[in-house]
Parts: sequence; C-alpha cells; structure tokens
Amino acid sequence: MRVLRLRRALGTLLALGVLGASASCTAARGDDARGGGEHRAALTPFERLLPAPASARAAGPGYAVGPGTVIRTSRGSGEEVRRVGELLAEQLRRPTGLPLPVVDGALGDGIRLRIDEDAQGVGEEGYRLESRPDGVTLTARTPAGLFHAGQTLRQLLPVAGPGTVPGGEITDAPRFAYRGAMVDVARHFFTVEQVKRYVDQLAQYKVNTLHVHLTDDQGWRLAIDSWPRLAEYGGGSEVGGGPGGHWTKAEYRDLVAYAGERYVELVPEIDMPGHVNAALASYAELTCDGKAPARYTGVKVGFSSLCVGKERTYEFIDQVLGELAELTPGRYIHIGGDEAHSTPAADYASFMDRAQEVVARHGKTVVAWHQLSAARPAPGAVLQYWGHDRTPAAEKTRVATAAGAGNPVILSPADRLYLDMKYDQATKPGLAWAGVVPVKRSYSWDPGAYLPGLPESAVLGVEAPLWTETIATRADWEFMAFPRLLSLAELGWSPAGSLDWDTYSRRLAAQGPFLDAQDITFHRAPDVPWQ
Ligand code: TNX
Repeated sequence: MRVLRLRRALGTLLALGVLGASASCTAARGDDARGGGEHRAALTPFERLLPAPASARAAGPGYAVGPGTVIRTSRGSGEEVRRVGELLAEQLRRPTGLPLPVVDGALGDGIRLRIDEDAQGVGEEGYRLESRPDGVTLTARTPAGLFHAGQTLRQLLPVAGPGTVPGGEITDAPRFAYRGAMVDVARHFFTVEQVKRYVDQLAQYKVNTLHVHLTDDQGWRLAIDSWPRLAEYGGGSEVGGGPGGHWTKAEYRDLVAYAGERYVELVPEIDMPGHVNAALASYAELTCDGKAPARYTGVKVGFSSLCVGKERTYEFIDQVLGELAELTPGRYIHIGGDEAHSTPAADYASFMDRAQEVVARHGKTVVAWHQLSAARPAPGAVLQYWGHDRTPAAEKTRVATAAGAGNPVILSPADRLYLDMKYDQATKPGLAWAGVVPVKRSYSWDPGAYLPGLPESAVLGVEAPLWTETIATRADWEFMAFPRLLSLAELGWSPAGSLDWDTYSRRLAAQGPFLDAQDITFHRAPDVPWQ
C-alpha cells in the first residue's frame, strides 16, 4: 500500500519531467527499485535533491570522484569563478576526505566549472550539471549559478567518503528570485560567528537572502558612529536580562563579505517607528517628553515609538540609515514598520513617508512589513506579508492591491514560515500566537496562489523569519529552523508542479544524515519518515 502510494507520487514527478525518464531512473535505482516487500525503494541521489531541481534526467554511468579528482576553472572565467571553485573544494574535502586541488584549465577529467553567457534554461542563478565517466561539468551564466550547481553536487555525493556522481543531466533554475531567512539578533544577541554558521546552512539549500533584524525594544545590535550610545548602551540588554551585545562595523562588514561569497545578500533591518525602546533608552532627545525610558528585557510588543513630531527624529534616521546604506552592498534596507501600536495612524503614515524618502536618498530600495500597505508605500517598495489564515480579508486585500500598484510582496505567513512558532504543543522553545506549525504545514502551500488577488508575478519570493524572544542558544535556533527551513528552500526554488508532500517528506528524511554530519540540531518531526 505504502509502496503503491510512493510509486504514484514518483510517477507524478516523472510525468512532470522533474525526475527525468522512468527507464533511466529505474536503471539508476538498480536493485533497490526491485527491493519490494513493504520496504520503500531508497531514493537515488537525483531523486533525493532538495530543493527539487527544475529538471533532471539520469542516464548512463557517472563520474567517480577519487584521489585524482581536481576541480577545474579556466583563467578566462575570472577570479570570481576561481573563488567559487575554491569554496566548493573546501566544502567537498571534509565529506570526501580527498585533496581536491583547484587547477587552471577547463579541459581534462574532473569537476569543471564553466561560464557560458548563452546557457539556456538557467536564468541568472541557475545552472546545468552534466555527469559522465570523464567528469562533471557545471555550466552557468553567472558565478552565482556555478555556486548553486556546486551545492547540488554536494548532495549527489555520499554523506561520507568518496563516491560516484550518477550519470545524467540536471538543468535547474529558481522559481522565485528572493529566497530568504531572517534572524532576530535583537531579542537575544547572537555573534557574527553564529550568524555565519547560519549563512553556510542557508547557502547549501540555495537560500540567497539573509534579513537581519538588528534593532528592537530589547537591544540595538549594530555600532553607529554618529550615535554611539545606541550600541554601547542600547546594546547592553536582551530578553530575560542577559548581557546582550553588539556588532562593530568591522564585524558587520566581515559578515556581509562572508555571505556575499556564498551568494547570500544581507538585508539589514532597523525597525521604526515602533520597536525602538533601546534607542529611546540610549538618547532622551529622541523621546517626545525628553525623558529616556529604562532598558527593556520583557517580551511585549507595540509600546514604544519614535517622536514623529520632532525634527531631531529625522536627523536620527537619516544618519543611521545613511551609515547602514554605506555598509550595505545589497539593494535593500528594511525599515520595519510593524506593530506601531503606540503611533497614531496619521503620524505613522507621515513618518513612513519620510523614512522611505531617506532610504531612497541613500540609494536603496525599501522593504517594510506589510503594515506599510495601510499607509503610502513608495513606488517599488517591497512589502513583507506576515499574516496568517485568520488575518482579516481586508488586510490581505490591501496587500494585494498595493502589489497591483507596483509593490512586490515577500511572503512570510506566520502560520507557515515563522520558525519561532512551535511545531506542536510539546515544543519547548517558541511561541504559538499564529498556531503551531508542523513540518507538513510549513511545506504544504503554494506561494504563487496564496493571497487572494496576488498573482505569482507580484511575489518576489518567500522568507522564513526566526524571532528570538524564546530562543537564546544555537541549539534552540537550529532546532526551530531545521527542518522547516528546508520547506522554505524548496518553496522558493522548485517548480510549483513538483511540490508534493509525500515525495518531499522522503527527500527530507534523506537529508537527515547530511544534517547530522554537519552537527546541525534538528527536530525529528513525527510527520517525516526519518531513517
Ligand atoms: C510579531 S512579525 C512581530 C515580532 C515578534 C513576532 C513573534 C512582526 C513583523 N512582528 O515583533 O517578535 O511576532 O513571533
């Protein structure tokens, strides 16, 4: 019975061209496929890929990675491709135990990285991977595409030891341009080293954006030269009364560069006009009554506001956002705009008008939480939707209407993609205000047909935020993110036609050993058939 269901699900993928011709798949599966009984056939490496590629066809014998394997980049492709090759070598050395030198010269056996600006069907970020006995060729239009190809290659090899990349061909490209995660380093402080570890985890599943929530009532985490007390004093607190902390500009630059080398763009957020108690505590001149509040270590939201009527407020945001823009090679600056419950609606709208102007003046595109749609989103400003099934229809309509007027949307439904929601009532860390979110629920929805009136073309992509009111350790962070982060990765990358829980859950189960090998703490969710 189970086998039958599996066959049907695999059949759907085959029919959609996701897994290629059935004959070659069966051949590649070999004896496993005939294993029968109540044992499910083991997935072949092509079938196991997560996120599922746009198309894959197993055919013929593959390439055995061994002691003689080299990684080839050609001088003509430039320094950046060389760097992608070096990084791939570094990532493959540990699991394979092989030296994998990176050499100049595209011709010859081995793993070859090549840029072809005319490559078809791969877009800006996609790639082609061809595996034959004489080698594996990765082809892309951009170094980013080659990087993603390398991440696919990692999954085609065994968790440990050398192995054979199965013969065949993959042509792959993402469904959405924006595939993001967010981490809140304000409620609890995390070091740049900890965030870098997350960057590695994201990049490996082709997630290309990391939104960092840098400021909130409980702490200000980034040094700003023109307002030094923000980090020095406002950074010295966190939820629960711990010491907090902040990042220097040098540390932040280092994080930006580290992420950039892995094709992860940082989107920094300074939340305003609410969520600003740490700033008000640091500078009394930012409050309307001139009295600085105490630092805050609780978990309430919506009680603080910048003083909308004061000109000093706008000098403040101009200087802060100016310094932030200067640290940001990426396109976006996130200005929050959520839960401004203590800012009257008219004040909120006039404040957000000016804040959006400031961002534009510093050459960046605004991202804001979808509450901005109730004010006046600037042309091109991106709205991040964080509603859920019980969000009033009128609020959803407002977002869809703004999208129709030219404001692209990032979807972060709280009851699907909020990584701080509990898996079930027994989950120790986490909140449940949007409901509990089992792994299946995080996966089983379609971003292209999610909000009424919001066409797929207006969806920039998806993002999974991790708020940290209840999360203070790396173990809890990873436990909440994994494996639901992989739902996000697949929803963002894979074609709509390949989204299918039955096959996905088996592919996810196959990732277990890879997560274990990297010492990633994850929730062994009961709805996934872990081996
Ligand atoms: C809502 S989502 C918030 C955050 C909280 C989060 C907890 C959003 C834009 N605001 O301030 O941390 O819920 O899940």
